[in-house]
Amino acid sequence: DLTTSTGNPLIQLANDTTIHLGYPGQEKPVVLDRHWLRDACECDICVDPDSGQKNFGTCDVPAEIPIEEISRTEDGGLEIVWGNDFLTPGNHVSRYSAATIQTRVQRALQPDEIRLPTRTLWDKPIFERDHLMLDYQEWMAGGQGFLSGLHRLHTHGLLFLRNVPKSEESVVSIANQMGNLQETFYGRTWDVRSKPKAENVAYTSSFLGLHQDLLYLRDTPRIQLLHCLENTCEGGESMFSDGARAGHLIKVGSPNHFDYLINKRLRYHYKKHGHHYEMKHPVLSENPGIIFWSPPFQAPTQQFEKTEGGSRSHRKWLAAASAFRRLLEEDQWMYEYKMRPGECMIFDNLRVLHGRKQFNTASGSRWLKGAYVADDVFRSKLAVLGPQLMA
Ligand code: AKG
Repeated sequence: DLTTSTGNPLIQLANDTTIHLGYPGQEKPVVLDRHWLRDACECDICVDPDSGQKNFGTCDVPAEIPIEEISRTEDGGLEIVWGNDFLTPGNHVSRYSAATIQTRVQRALQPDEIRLPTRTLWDKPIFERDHLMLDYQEWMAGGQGFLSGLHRLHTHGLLFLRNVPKSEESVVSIANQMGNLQETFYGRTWDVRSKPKAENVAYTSSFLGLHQDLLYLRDTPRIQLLHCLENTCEGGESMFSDGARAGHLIKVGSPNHFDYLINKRLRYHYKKHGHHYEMKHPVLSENPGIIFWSPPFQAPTQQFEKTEGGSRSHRKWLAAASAFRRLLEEDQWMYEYKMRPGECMIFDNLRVLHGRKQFNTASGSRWLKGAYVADDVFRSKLAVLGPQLMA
């Protein structure tokens, strides 16, 4: 009988390979594999305390391991004395906290969950209310100012810095505050300036509709930074729209559209100047904070089925995509801001779409300096500072 009236589990050595833990109120015991448990030991002998790296491989642990003793700890965890250990001569003692048993064992192989503040899905009035313009020095000092910037980048996916020094290296310093920057084939940093025979439509003076950068890469950059060095031209206003909010409205308001947008994948590519990059993405994903929408970089031919049914499904997708586009582009959703020299925009490229209005090159100069930060780097920073962001 594995039920108990206390909060602690009852232990049963079921056979040579597993142990069973019974919890009050739970019909079935939790079954733990002995090999898994020995492998999961996190004592200082098994996991190097300085680097946090394991001192052995999973396959080094013998399939059969004798247990000399097993007992409950006061907090509901387990202590096991292994006999004839493979790593330490003689016995080896492993302790597993109740939290380890519950989180790592019951939901084995799930990455650690990071608790973060709730996102704010914004439209134009909400962003106008919440617009955050942080001082460069506050961001660079790394204290409360940086935390509030990171918080805003997580909750809204967009913030601005001002008083950024007029140097081509400033954008590097701003990016490095979140971790190392992500170099791409556009370079370590890149210049958004109108030029002839531009390798990217961003490097012209034309209108550039709402889009996300580099969807044709497997590791699409997560954070994009654009430092404004010059902006005296007429026009060139920046435009932003919250893709997570548009996706959410589709999901709750038009489930049919949602199905089409999550199931059909579009091809994005960059095949010029000695490069060949290509990736497919649906418009919406299971992750409500991530969307994919970049019409200027979409590959021209879509592989639709050449049947009546294929045409019908294309029409349904088209209706869904057009509804999504309206939810991005209509005036009530889109935030517009004309960057001033010394300001830097920082945004979540997987969530917030950006674009700019046409500008008149005869009327002045316009120069933005850009850099990216990878998804892994940003998520690592959020994970480390998560508890402070929740405070
Ligand atoms: C980009 O570099 O991805 C842009 O969209 C440029 C935006 C701008 O010129 O304001």
